[in-house]
Amino acid sequence: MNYKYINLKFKPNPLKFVIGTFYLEPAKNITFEQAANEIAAESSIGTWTAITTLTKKIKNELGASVFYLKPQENIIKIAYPVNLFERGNIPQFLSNSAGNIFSVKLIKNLKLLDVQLPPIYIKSFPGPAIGANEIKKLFKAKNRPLIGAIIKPKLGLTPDKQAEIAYYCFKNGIDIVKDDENLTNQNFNQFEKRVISCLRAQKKAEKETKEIKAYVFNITAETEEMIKRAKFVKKHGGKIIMIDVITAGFSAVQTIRKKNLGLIIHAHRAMHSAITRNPKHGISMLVLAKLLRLAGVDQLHTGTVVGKMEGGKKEVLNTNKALTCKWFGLKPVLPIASGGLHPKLVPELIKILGKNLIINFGGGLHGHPHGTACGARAARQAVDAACQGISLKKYAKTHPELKVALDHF
Ligand code: CAP
Ligand code: MG
Repeated sequence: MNYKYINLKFKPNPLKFVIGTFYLEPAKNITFEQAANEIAAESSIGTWTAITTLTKKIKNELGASVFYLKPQENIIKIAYPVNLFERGNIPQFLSNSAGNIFSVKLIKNLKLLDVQLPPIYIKSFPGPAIGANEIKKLFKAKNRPLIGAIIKPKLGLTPDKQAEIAYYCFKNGIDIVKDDENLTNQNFNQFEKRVISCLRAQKKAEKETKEIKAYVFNITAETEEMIKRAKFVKKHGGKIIMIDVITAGFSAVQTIRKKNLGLIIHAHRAMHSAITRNPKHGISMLVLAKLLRLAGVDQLHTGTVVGKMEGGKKEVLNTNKALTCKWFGLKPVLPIASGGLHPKLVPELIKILGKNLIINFGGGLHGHPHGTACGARAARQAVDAACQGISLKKYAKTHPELKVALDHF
């Protein structure tokens, strides 16, 4: 029997169904309904033709239903019975609701824009072990964003040079200093040597400034190797590990989270734009962010609006809200604004995104004409001024590093 997967009278119970919202453009000579039906079938129990093995019972219990269909808006909503999904398994979630459907010839474009998840499913995941509130408490940063620095150049420094630059950042007002996304364990900068050097710099700066500091080590690799690297960081007294979550994959992120090492997990999203950037095809950043919160990252890059990377205000605000809202007991994730930031952009950034985030500076700090230490001071001064509601121009009159940065960038 050739079952239909469209039921516009259906009102799904949000406690029992996963609801996916899709942008859809059918292929040439295919109706919107045909394409919608195919997507619901392929992403639940069906295939391209009627099959003798698919019983009415299976269809009733596990068939997805298109319950909202608006060709004029190119939007459909599909309700998926929650039992289609293995609890606690993000790869399976994606293989189901964001898998084959992108390949079918009946569609021209398809984008998974949002997912609403029932509590029974959300609660099958651990979420962040530490989360936004504890991170902010750790750094004792009241009423201001945390300030991060990315060591630049992204590749090429020795571990000792990396540590020296990190030390200048820490000493001059930066809370968190991080590896770049493509620095892992190359011959010019081996992971274990970097951990030892940078933690030495971190501890020295903590002692001298009496502030909490943290170096973020990029552990991205094959999963067993990542576990080894995370344990190495833990053993040597580190606080934060970074995973390139899209290139390493959700399974790897879930595995690291489940190790419960007591380390903050910093999620870098390199490569996400291959999936998220096309407005008509792929998966939205909002969906990836929700899945990463389930998986249990503690802080996640979500965009700046004002910086060098693509990502508009509405998108970034929606993503940050999904990371920080109440969510059936899962801890909130701290958003990270990073990419092309420099002191001049800080007031606008805080005006748009608020103070509940980490603001990261790379080129906008090491590009300061007087070097890293002055760049760090300028970044901190810009954040302090913006948080006190003082214009940068006014603040720069008594803060020479900021003055130079404003003249330069
Ligand atoms: C920023 C950065 C980050 C991007 C990632 C870079 O450096 O280190 O990887 O911010 O983008 O290499 O570009 P700059 P997103 O401050 O020098 O730009 O946070 O949007 O995922
Ligand atoms: Mg980077």
